[in-house]
Amino acid sequence: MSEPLSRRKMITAGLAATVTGVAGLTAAERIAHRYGLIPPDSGGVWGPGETLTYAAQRLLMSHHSMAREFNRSDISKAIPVSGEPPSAGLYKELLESSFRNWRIPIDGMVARPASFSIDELKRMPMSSQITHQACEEGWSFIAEWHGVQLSHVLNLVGVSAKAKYVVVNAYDENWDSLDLADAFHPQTFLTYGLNGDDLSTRHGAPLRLKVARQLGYKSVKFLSRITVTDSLKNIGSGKGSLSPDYGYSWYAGI
Ligand SMILES: Nc1nc2c(c(=O)[nH]1)N[C@H]1C(S)=C(S)[C@@H](COP(=O)(O)O)O[C@H]1N2
Ligand SMILES: [Mo]
Repeated sequence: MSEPLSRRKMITAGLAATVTGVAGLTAAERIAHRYGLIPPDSGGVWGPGETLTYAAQRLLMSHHSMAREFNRSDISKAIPVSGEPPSAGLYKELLESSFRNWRIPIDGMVARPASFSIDELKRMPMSSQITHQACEEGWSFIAEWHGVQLSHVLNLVGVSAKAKYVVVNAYDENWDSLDLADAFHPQTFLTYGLNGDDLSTRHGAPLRLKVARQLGYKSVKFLSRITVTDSLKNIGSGKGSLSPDYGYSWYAGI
């Protein structure tokens, strides 16, 4: 274990030395490139900045650093909602039949593509977390989320050694992706419950992603499909999620 640690120290030192000036960004970017730390939305004017944030987080924090977990007494009284449930006809049909016909396919670079119903997901080992979710618009809340670790499901289907990202699609136009460090992180859940109840429609029924270490927008609601891939270039505008199209970064670490 000493080799990767000392290498991380070295890269971190390199990054720290270059953070100070605009000229330094190029050097930081070069270091990030060399160690595969370039986020998919690094192309635009703000690209070098995004690269630095993502690379710095990845290097300064271990891949398994945990978001803070709270007590039940800390759970917020009011839980805000962002947006409306999908208007797509298909979603409405699924909702009307209480999601009995809903299944989530997991495909792409996996050994055993599969699809799961909510009951099948609920029979997998349940995990819960009481964590803080912050929206980029400034509001936040603490809630208890129940679900299955994404890593559990990924291990069931068998992720290819060449894979790099997990892409999630939703019944609205939203979509996003995680690198494998975040996809396999123990606090990254496929979530079907909130504060002891089934997930309500407005909070993402029947299944949403929960990514504890990133802003709320990474926790995609109304999941329709999960795809494992080695490249994000040909998906949407090629920047890893919908967010960069709206001026927000793909990596939303907090
Ligand atoms: N499919 C989908 N997922 C989504 C969104 C959305 O509009 N569609 N909004 C995101 C944003 S911006 C936030 S802050 C959180 C809010 O989660 P909540 O409505 O459960 O509070 O959901 C995220 N997940
Ligand atoms: Mo948000």
